[in-house]
Amino acid sequence: MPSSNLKPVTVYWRPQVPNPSKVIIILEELGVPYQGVFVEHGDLKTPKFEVVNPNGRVPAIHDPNTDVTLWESGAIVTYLIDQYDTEKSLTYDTLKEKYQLLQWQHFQSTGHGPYLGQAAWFLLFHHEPLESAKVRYIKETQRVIKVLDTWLEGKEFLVGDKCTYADLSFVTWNAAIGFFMNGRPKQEWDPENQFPNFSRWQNSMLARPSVRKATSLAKEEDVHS
Ligand SMILES: N[C@@H](CCC(=O)N[C@@H](CS)C(=O)NCC(=O)O)C(=O)O
Repeated sequence: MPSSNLKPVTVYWRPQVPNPSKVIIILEELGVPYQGVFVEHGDLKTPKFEVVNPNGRVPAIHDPNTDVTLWESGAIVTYLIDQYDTEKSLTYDTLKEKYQLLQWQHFQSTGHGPYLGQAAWFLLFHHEPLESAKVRYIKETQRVIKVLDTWLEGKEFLVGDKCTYADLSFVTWNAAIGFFMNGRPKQEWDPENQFPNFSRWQNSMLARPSVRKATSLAKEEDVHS
């Protein structure tokens, strides 16, 4: 457990978007104090915010306890686990499990989130309806969810016998799928029937207080632990 003398970690964030929520879930789980700095969409790609994150996206953090500033949600989660999960409540330090966690975290950051992000883009935001792009990213979404579903057959968690940072890294992006697939035919997204292991696992993540809090925060709220 982190010391009660810690200063709050600053989290640059926007509400109801997957990557910042990923970081808030880990802060909540570990009991690390934090305070949110809401970044207006129009401020993301401006010098004011690019001094924090030159990539102009959220999340980013500044930890006044260590003077570390970081961006990229996966790197931030790794930092928080290394620095504050002293009891290894969300991780393992045994060789095999440690690197399996890293593998799933990298899969989430590079092979899961970006595909779902492109699906959301072409289904919801692109300026012209491009059915071939929609179909490609829906298929990729189904494919990566199938990878998870197959792996989770007979297992409660991705690695070992407890919920880890790797499991928690997926939950907010997975929660977005129903939103961007809304209106598509049921045969394209029917997770309870098509991906039962995935659905059970995702529902167990959604029930955790940390996840409920991180996904319900709104702009107006004073974001802190
Ligand atoms: N790979 C980055 C992605 C960050 C990202 O795309 N953040 C979104 C919110 S979930 C964002 O800031 N979007 C605003 C934009 O693209 O301008 C990470 O994992 O932190």
